[in-house]
Amino acid sequence: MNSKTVSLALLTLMALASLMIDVVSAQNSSPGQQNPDPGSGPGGQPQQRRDQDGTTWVSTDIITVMANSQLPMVYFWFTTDNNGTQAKFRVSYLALVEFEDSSGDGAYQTSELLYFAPLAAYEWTLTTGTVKVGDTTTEVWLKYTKGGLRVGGQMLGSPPNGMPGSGSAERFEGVTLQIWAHLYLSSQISSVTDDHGVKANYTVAGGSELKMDIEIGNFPFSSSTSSAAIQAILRENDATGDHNLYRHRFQTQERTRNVSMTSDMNWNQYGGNESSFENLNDTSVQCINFMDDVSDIAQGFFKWVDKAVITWLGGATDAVNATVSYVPIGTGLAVYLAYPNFDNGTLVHDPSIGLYPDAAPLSNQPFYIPLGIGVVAVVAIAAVLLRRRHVGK
Ligand SMILES: [Ca+2]
Repeated sequence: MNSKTVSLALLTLMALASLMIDVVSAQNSSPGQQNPDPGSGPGGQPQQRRDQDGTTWVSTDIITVMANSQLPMVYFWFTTDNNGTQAKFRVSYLALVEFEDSSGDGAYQTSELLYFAPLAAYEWTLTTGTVKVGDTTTEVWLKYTKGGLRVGGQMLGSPPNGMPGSGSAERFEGVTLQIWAHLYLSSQISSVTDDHGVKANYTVAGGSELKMDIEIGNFPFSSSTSSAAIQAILRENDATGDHNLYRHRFQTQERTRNVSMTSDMNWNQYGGNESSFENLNDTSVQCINFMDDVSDIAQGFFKWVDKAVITWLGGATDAVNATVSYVPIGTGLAVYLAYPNFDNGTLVHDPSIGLYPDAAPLSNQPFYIPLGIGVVAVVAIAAVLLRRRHVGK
């Protein structure tokens, strides 16, 4: 590319930029625009859309979440990283478990398993919604609802769940299970409360975190002492760019240790190696991070509040411990969210996924380098304008 071409390119870009300035100033000066910046969430207003095959998308300028319509499984990545080229994470809910906590740690270990059901054995409905205040979208949501046994048996090609045998799908057929995920415009301060008061406080970040209310009912407890768990499988290595295979890892944030793992490790070849997560003392929100292993920066997270609430038949409520164990099983990191017996009641628990907005991968932009600072400046102006346009909407 010679210098003439570069100048021409620059001029064209400048012209385009000035056009954009015109358009934006025209928008900003439109009469009656007095609203005091309603769209001031950190990622802009959340959006949602649905493809014809049912795949559902919720996003902001920071996070993009793609939800599978056949199974509670979501992929998430930075919106600036086109389709998760450099970093793409996944969380799936793959099994319901009943276990007898003979070790007494509150957490699930394979040796304590009584019954389980693969969630791919059931029908799933995925619905979506938008909450607006005036013209401002303050929340978009998606909701998975478990149905009856899937016609034709377990979904073909469904991911393995690391449990022994094929499970007891019929035994859990009557269980009600709903996973209702919310992406908010601005941060939400929330608490876990029961009939005795506030048991935990937490904040859901606006624009970058998808909070999931898990509600389980009609659980077929086989004894009055057994516990329930839901198995989540986390994957850190779903980036679409070839060069980024194995670039990421998990890291727990625990009281006396931070354990690093990857999805292709298998610490559970013989079963029973689930580690009980050591909760941090100074917070109710516990966390496993998705780390960029090269830069050692935490980019994404799976979090949960360490309290859940049981609503008993009749309406009384009790907060109980939500106790987590984890083990890499070769196809992902298995994370078990375990709850004490809630026979004849329903249980609600709030895990979440999300991204740290400042940890977006720097995109490779070789295209811009030979063109020099002028173009970078134009691109920067365009970025500022785009941002202002989002804010002004
Ligand atoms: Ca246990």
